[in-house]
Amino acid sequence: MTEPAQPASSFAGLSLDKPRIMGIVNVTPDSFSDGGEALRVEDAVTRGRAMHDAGADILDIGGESTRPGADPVSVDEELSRIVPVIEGLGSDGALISIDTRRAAVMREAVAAGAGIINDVTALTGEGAMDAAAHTGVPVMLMHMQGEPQTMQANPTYDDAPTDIRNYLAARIEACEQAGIKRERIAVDPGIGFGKTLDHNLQILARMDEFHMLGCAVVLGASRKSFIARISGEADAQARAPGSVAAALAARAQGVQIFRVHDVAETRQALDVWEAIQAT
Ligand code: PT1
Repeated sequence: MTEPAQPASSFAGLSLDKPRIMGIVNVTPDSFSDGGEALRVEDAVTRGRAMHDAGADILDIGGESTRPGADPVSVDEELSRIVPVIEGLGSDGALISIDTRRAAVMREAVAAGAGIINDVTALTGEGAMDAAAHTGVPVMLMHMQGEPQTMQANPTYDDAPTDIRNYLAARIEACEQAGIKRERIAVDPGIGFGKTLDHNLQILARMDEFHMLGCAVVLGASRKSFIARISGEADAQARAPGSVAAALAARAQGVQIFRVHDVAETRQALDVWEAIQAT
């Protein structure tokens, strides 16, 4: 593996000389009370606009939950959730990522205006690599061990940060073979995806090691259950402080992109952090 000495300096047209925030726009039943499809779409567009206004550089739209224990949805269901939200938010000029593992959803999302593909299965799904390569848009490759329904059962690594880095290196290689250049790839270790609390903490303590892959590095730690394990906070919506702490710890190691629910809080914390570093 060739090992660049410098962290990546741009991704998807965004310069990475400052930290970038990716706001999470879930279009899934569990993220909003059951008011039906149209209300769900309308609510997602409203939340996305608010995140854009609060300083999100990217809006990450997802129609299938991949959190631990979540059930898969059909492609048609996923499409009916995400396409109108992409159209609604794209017309505001926001840069949109589509959080999906399905080739058909990747194609339709990019046709509707998405500018990034974010895949928690790192383009290992049927036809996904080919679909992503053909769209021509940048991709985010995430590491997951196992499948959402069972991944927390007994996750095992020799050394989690090293194993995950090696996996991501192999996926970058596969992308390059398919014609997706390294500058169009971001990598994400996948906090909470087939990891124990110890694994998550080891990854967070060693985020700097992912820069040697020569790609932008993404962290998605926002409101995840590892924060509950540490703090005892059962209410996910009350985990912004722990989420911000994880983001700052990662920023200290040069992580460039933060996938978060609490955009304003994260932006404020990162701005203070950057101001101190610049002094
Ligand atoms: C992530 C991510 C994602 N996370 C990227 N995409 C989710 N690139 C969805 C918990 O432990 O980190 N990076 N798309 C959401 N997944 C989870 C996983 C949510 C674990 C919650 C937990 O609570």
